[in-house]
Amino acid sequence: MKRVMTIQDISCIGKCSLTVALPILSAIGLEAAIVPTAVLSTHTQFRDFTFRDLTEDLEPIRKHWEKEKFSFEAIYTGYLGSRRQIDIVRDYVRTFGGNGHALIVDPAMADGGKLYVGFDEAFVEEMKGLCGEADVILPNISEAAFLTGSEYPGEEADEETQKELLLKLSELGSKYSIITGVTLSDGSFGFIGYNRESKEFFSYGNPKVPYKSHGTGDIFASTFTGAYVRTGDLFEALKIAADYTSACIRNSYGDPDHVDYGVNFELELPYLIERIGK
Ligand code: PXL
Repeated sequence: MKRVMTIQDISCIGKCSLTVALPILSAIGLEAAIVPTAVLSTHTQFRDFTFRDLTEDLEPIRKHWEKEKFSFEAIYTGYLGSRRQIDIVRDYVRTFGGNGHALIVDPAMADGGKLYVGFDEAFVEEMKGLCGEADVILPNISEAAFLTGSEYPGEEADEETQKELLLKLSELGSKYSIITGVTLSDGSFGFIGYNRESKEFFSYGNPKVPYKSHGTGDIFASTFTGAYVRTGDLFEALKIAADYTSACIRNSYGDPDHVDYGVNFELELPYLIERIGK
């Protein structure tokens, strides 16, 4: 079985980061090796959340895995709690990356034009460095604006603006830059991307529903990572991620009992398993 490493926090309640990455990668049929960077009582959209920083554990975990000679088909990073953690993640990439092993970076740090609680410009600068080492980066439109020093164009930014952001993002150095959660010119909801080598843009969307929640970027990134490792086909993996994320959003939208801090990704896992196949 192929093994994937994912580095991000555990938000005990929140349907985001490791609590979605782990079940999604497992459902896709991959061994999920997790590096928990912090334990929070909830994600940071709640008030008064607790935060146990696990930075001191990261170096010993890396050294042990190195000694055991573990290898990983891909490294996927999500929410990271500090500049120092980004630095340590780069050590993981130096130890376990390269040789065709993909580095996928979701620079989870902003939404709605605002940085999440606890992040500042210095953190954004450090994240730019990590993005530069990646094969694929998966920012949302807010993160794309922060990473490129652009004004936040709003969630409904038009295609021309999305493409300008992609060109600037690609200057950070990653092979593929993908902006997730965008409204496309035909009114659909999905992603738009740019291949720095072929200089081609590409996009894909699903019918839009008037519903927005937290954690959908993490669902997209986890599904993309797993599907990319399983299929080896970047565009197909992005489509699977967009379709599954859209199914999760629609499931919550149609459920009068949905929680407001995350989407019903659990109820659509059978669809994902069916779609990926054995
Ligand atoms: O879904 C992104 C995310 C991950 N981890 C933590 C968060 C958030 C978004 O708010 O707070 C701790």
